[in-house]
Amino acid sequence: MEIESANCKYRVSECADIDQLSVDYPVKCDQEIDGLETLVQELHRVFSKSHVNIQEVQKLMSAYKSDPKQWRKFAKFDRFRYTRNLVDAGNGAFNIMILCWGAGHASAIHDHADSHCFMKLLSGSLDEVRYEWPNNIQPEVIKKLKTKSNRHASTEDEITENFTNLDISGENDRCQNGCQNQQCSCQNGDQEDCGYDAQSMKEIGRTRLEVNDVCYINDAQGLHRMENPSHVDGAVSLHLYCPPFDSCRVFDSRTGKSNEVKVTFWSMYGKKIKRVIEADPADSQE
Ligand code: CSS
Ligand code: FE2
Repeated sequence: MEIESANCKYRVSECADIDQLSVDYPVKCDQEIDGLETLVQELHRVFSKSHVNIQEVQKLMSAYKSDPKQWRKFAKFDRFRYTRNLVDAGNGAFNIMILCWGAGHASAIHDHADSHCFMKLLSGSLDEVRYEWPNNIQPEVIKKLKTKSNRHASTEDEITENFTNLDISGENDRCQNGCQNQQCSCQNGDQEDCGYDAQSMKEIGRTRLEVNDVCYINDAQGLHRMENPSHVDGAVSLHLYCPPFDSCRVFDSRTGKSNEVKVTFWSMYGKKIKRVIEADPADSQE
């Protein structure tokens, strides 16, 4: 199956041929979309079908030319970190959001929770830095790829050749004591005391995105971190995730250790969310 026909209505691990889910750059498009509202309408139209091609979505996002007048009401910045601002909930099939990156802001290294991630730059510039998965973590999509590889490859050598960066031997099961590292031999489960040989994460690519550039990533292609390279100007990006997700995994670049984190919105439909700070029951004085 070609990329043209990969269906991004499904999670990446449910796509029929995930090993071929790569996208050519730059995406060429012969269409022009005259506004953000029209882009959202067009996306609703394609996602109302049972099959949505990855390149169809990319082309639509490329066809829209950024005009700050159209997206300014969604672009709400915070002084301390990048913000996520919901533009449209896509009838449950996708989320469109605008992310605002203050000068020097960056994300953690993260995965995309088995969803497809499309991103278009609306203002400023952003660096996308890609990383390999640490080999102690096995997301759904990698498990699926390994199963397929085992089914098709006839020899151990062939399997290893296909996925050199993945631990396929099963010899390196992760530490049972809680530190999640496969190479750990600690006895006490105390993460601080775990004397395992933590490995820093491997960078596999770096791309500078400029206004109107569109890119795509899914968990089969690896992990990434976004950085605003400017220490003076902000940046604004438009993201489409399908299916939508509300948590993802973040990684420490020095050790490969990861944590599941909730992702939240700073604003929805142009209105800032009121944050309620929940008291920790452990702090209760009653
Ligand atoms: N995935 C990150 C942004 S970089 S694609 C997020 O949704 O917050
Ligand atoms: Fe991302």
